[in-house]
Amino acid sequence: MKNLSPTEIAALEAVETREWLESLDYVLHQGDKGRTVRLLEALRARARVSGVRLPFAANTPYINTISAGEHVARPGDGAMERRIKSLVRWNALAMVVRANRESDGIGGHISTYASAATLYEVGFNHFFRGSDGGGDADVVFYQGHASPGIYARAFVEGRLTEEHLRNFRRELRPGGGLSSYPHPWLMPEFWEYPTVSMGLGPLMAIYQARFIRYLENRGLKKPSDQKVWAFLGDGETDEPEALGSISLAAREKLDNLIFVINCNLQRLDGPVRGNGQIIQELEAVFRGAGWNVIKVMWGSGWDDLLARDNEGVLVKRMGEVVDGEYQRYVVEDGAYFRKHFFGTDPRLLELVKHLSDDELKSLRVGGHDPVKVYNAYRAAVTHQGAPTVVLVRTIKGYGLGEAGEGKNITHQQKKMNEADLLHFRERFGIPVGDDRVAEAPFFRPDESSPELRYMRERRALLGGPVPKRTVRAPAIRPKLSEVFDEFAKGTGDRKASTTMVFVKMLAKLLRDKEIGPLVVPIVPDEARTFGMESLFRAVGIYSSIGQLYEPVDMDTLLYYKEAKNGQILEEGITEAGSMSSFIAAGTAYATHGVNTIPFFIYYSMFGFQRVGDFIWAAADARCRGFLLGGTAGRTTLAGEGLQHQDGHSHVLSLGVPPCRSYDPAYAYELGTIIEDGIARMYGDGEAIFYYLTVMNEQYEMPPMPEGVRDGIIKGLYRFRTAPNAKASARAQLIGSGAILNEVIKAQGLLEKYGVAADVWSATSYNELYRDAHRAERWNLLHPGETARVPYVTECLAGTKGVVVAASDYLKSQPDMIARWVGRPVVTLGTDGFGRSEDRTSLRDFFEVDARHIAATTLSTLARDKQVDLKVVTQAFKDLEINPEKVDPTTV
Ligand SMILES: Cc1ncc(C[n+]2csc(CCOP(=O)(O)OP(=O)(O)O)c2C)c(N)n1
Ligand SMILES: [Mg+2]
Repeated sequence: MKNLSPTEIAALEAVETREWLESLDYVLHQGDKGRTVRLLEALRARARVSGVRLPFAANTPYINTISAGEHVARPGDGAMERRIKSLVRWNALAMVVRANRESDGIGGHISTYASAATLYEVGFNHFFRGSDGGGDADVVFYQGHASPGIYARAFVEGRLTEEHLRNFRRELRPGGGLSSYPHPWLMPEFWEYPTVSMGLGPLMAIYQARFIRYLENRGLKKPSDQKVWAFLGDGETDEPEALGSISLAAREKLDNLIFVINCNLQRLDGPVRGNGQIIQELEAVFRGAGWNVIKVMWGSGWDDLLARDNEGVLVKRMGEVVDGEYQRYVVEDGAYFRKHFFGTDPRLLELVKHLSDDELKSLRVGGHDPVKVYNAYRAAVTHQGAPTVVLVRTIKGYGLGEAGEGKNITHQQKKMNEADLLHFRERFGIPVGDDRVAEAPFFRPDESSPELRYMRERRALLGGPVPKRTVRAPAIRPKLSEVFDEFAKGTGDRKASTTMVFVKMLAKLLRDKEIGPLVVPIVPDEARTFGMESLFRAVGIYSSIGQLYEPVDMDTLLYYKEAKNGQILEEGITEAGSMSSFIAAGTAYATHGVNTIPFFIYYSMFGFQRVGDFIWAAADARCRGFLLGGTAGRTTLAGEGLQHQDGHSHVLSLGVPPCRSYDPAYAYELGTIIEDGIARMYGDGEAIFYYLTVMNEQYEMPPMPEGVRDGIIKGLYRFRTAPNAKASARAQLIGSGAILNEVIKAQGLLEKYGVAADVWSATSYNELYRDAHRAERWNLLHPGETARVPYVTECLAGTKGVVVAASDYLKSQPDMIARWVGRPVVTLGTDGFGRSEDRTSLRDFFEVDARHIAATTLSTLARDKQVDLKVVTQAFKDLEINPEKVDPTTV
């Protein structure tokens, strides 16, 4: 070789390449794929032994994974399906265009569905199973922005009316409207899961697929071949949640899970990877994680070209063009495509010389070819042992032509002029006359038309309509007095934390015959933090493959037991994943007809603050269950500091409408709330869930006073009246959570200064605030009727003295009730960053200890001239209150 010129070397290499390819072709023609793989592996091994390092390649060539030769014929009537798809496209477009004509700025999206129509229609006609007849429906996570297409199909099927379509995005119209995106909260008989906050859908889908296996392995659901489909955008995959847990899906061998990624190469502003190739990038990521990857890149028109691409120049060219350039070909004409794509190599030009520019232009990408999409889905649903991702190339705004196809502005295109509409009608053959096109009328064929008959037949074969949400689990009213009665008795002089109490309740619930099996404990690698390790042994940690090793602590009582029917979902360090499990378990009453009751316990700081959007999605999905913010409170968690000390999760939880949040102090409070919660959610069917903060400070749990049950639930009750009721200076002290004990101590301190204070326990400021606003609103709307009294007003109406309220959360919590107390409320709370310290120092720093509560009360009484200033000055001295102390909110 040394004496050869570069041209001669190239020529020799070309000959060698051809010979090798011919040998390979020979083996391929024998039809034995296994042999081909073995041969290539042998070559790779030989090269490696000889010191040749093949570059790492997680990618396959830029062509379809399933070759034309492997296709099976699509059942059904292809031409009919195209007509139906066109009608759905038209109605989707008309919905958005008309909504914006009527109300400028109402929004809506055309381009996402335009790119995804084939992906959904193939699903509706051939794959998505419904639940009519009691079968297990597939769980489908629809791309949020494609909702117009999903509504349009439901309209053509006759499930929605023209009025519904006219009211798209007008949810307050008489007769109801259609939500902009999938929102089960507002359309509880239609949508199952919310998806429009990008990234949440794919993560929820993974955990949904895993939860189905959990239900099956625990005998709560019969095994079936039900699938979970998640449709997502290529831009959406930039969200860390979208790809963050794909390894779990592979590890768990979730072959009931299919991702379909609509790779239109564009997101909102422009190309997803203008300078790269999003599909290849995703292929590498998913293959690396162990998924079965099916690429659908090119339509059938390319099959012939690929078959004649003997030297691989076309495949090579396909693989070197970047996405920004591919997008360009969409908006340019056939001549441009010929020149810039094929023009780089005379052999490529030769390959397509028989095609006119128009024919070149009409070569489709794979996602608009139902045959390719059908074959990909078919391979996906039959694949075993791993989840599948179908990466489909589509065109954003497909069919919109000048109005937006492939353009950077297309995502937000919602208006179309007459010419655009005419073009669309022509392209898809919509039977709407010239005179009416400009109005963009909705169009639905006759009830007895072949189109409707066909759609209904297909859906009937697949188990009825989708999307459809039905509540399938019956109400349950378990008798739980055996579980909870004990907690009303208190702990005597034994100390316990509310976390310990909770774990004990959970353990008892797990043992309950009726609902024990339905309880789903969820922890993100914090079970030991919360003292839950005894449950490992008692009910086991769920593992789809059991336990393949003998745990190091096998000889201990509480060993780390993994089991196929294990009940605990020990999720590892993922609050987002745990929330997704919570959502799957808390919505199973609808999705699977199983009343699973999730208890997800986590570090409270990593809940609303960290995964608040998942909690929002849970609310939208009408999820039930209990979230437990452990190690809660800004001053209760000692020695952790700023990052861990949560003083605001109750402020954040207030914003989630169906979330009932409580900050209980005592065992009986916690027990009362959980018992009531189970009855409300699983007996009365209320679409709510709970957020309960539990602490790890240990103290004696008092017995439940008489008659406080209602108050606990409503958010406030008098825990103890002042012993020295005859004193002239009076105060009402309100405490909650662990700070209630400080308030009780303050009551004692105040006695020494002649102040009689009642002690109240505020279990939920959020509930008090909501109740007061409900009453106030009613009063405003009914000026002539007897006014309703807010519960908090009713509680404090007959009481005397200044009101001081302290909690381990922001002062805004007690501030929320101030307006309805009838006199000023002085609030103490923990605004500011936390500190790593012991509890005593922290409570001094934030001024929420008994000393500060007593001093604040005295100071307020002095201003009211109810105690002498001298008494206060003496008290400050006794209690070592430093008036010049630094303000904790500023440091
Ligand atoms: C968490 C979140 N961030 C931002 C948005 C706003 N948003 C809506 S659609 C969109 C672009 C979507 O692109 P892609 O995922 O590629 O979907 P396509 O419409 O192209 O199919 C963005 C940024 C959102 N819905 N959710
Ligand atoms: Mg996109």
